Amino acid sequence: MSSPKLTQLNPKVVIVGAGIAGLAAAERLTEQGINDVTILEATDRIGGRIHTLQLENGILEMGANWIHGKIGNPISDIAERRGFFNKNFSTAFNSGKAFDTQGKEVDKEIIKRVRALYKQSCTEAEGFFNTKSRNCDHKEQRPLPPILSVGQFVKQDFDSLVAKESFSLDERILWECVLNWHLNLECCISGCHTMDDVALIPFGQYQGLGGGDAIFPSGYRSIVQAILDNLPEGTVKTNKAVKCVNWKMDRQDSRPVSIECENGDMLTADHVIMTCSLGFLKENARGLFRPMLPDDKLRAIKVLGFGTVGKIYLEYKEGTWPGEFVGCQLIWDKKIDIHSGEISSSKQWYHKMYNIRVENRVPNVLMAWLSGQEAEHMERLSNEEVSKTCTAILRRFLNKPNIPEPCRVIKTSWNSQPYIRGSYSYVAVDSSGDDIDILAKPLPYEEESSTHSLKSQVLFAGEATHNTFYSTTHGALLSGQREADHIISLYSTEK
Ligand code: 6YU
Repeated sequence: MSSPKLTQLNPKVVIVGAGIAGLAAAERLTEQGINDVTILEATDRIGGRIHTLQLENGILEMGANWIHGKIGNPISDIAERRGFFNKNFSTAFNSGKAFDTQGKEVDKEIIKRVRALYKQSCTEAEGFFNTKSRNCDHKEQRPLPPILSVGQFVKQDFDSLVAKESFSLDERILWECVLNWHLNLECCISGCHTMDDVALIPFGQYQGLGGGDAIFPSGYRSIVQAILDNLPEGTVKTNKAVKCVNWKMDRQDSRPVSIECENGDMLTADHVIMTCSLGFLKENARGLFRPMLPDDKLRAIKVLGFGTVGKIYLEYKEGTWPGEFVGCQLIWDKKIDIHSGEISSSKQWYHKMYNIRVENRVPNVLMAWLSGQEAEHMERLSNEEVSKTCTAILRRFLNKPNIPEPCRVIKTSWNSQPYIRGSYSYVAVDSSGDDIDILAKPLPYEEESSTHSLKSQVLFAGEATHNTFYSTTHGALLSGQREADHIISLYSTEK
């Protein structure tokens, strides 16, 4: 039930962005009796980085794929309540046997040993965050290493282990290639170009949830639709790109925020919740706010990481892939040119693909992930070129020269999209979890906002503002609810 103060003041809230953070904020606000809520979405699509593509015979996820951890996950709760997912229907980030560029299966024992070493290094890397937050006098306090990035830390661990073994040069190279495979996969999980960009000490700040991952058999969009169904009709206005947010408009007769759209529309509000991606803010923050954002916020936007993760889907004629084929892991000899088979000195974009696997939800489709600058490069290539390259890779790694080209290629373009500019955030070298908190802080800051008319005019939600679940849909959803609750608390009768 809404408080009398809420009914009397009838605050007006504008939300920028109809991704899951914006939708969740609007749902919470309207549920709690704030009725004047409008979401402005720049594009003609609702869902942002949740984007399920409907094909004739199934669905493809262009953005978010998994519910990351079913236990304690608000996305999982909604999915379960609505009967959206089958708990046992989950898929891994990779599957299939590991092959090298000569089409030979890589020794399983080596794969196992490098995996164990890699996992141990990552666990140690995550442990530094707890070390930092533990009492300094604690006896178990481990000294923090002088290393800045997760990538450097893992490679150093690896080098010291390999130094103890009496490997031949070929063995050592193979071990390095398998380690590189893990790093390529980890880049897709972290959303970065290289693990050398990911800060070591805060690595353990990201909190994984238990219960395993799950997917939506009929697409992630079911969650978007479920929230949308709870909103009053007309709450979301599409094709309304916000150009400028004027805040601190200290006029007695008017609301303190005015929002200017690219098409010239002007709206006023008591509060605006910004849910634009960190990628969009990196490119536009300076011109997007009048007055400009405080320096610490601009710095947080600059130093936090926001990388690109891309997917390639390859659709084949029925019967191309035998039922038992689940995919293959690509253990690259870094320098091979897949088209000529010759050694090339330059790094090729496709070396970032670590796996090509069967996509379970559409028949006859294979899919591959890649990250960073290579994923951005892939976005700009023609489907034909991507098709030729992927075919050459499959032929070589599986040692089957007759594998046909796919009949269709569908690929993501998150970096090219002007209102997204990448995939998800990470805590980069030179930043820390504190920067996430700075990014999330409402404006004007507490110190300035002594009068009610100044309080919390511009609020920030979106995955990059959640300090433990950043990069995920549940982090985004919770951040939207957090900012909605903040606004609701301003109007609670106790205050
Ligand atoms: C998850 C997963 N998943 C794969 C890929 C991608 C992402 N994520 P939105 O951007 O959605 O909404 C903002 C809206 O604002 C948008 O519609 C804009 O158009 C609009 N806008 C912008 N500017 C505007 C303006 N000026 N005016 C008006 N409108 C404007 N998450 O849980 N499971 O499997 C994946 C994956 C390829 C691209 C993902 C996954 C990330 C989520 O998709 C993402 O966080 C949310 O959808 C964001 O919602 P939002 O509302 O905040 O923004 C240790 C450590 C490691 C840490 N990482 C571990 C886990 C990493 C995630 N895992 C893998 C990711 C995959 C595979």
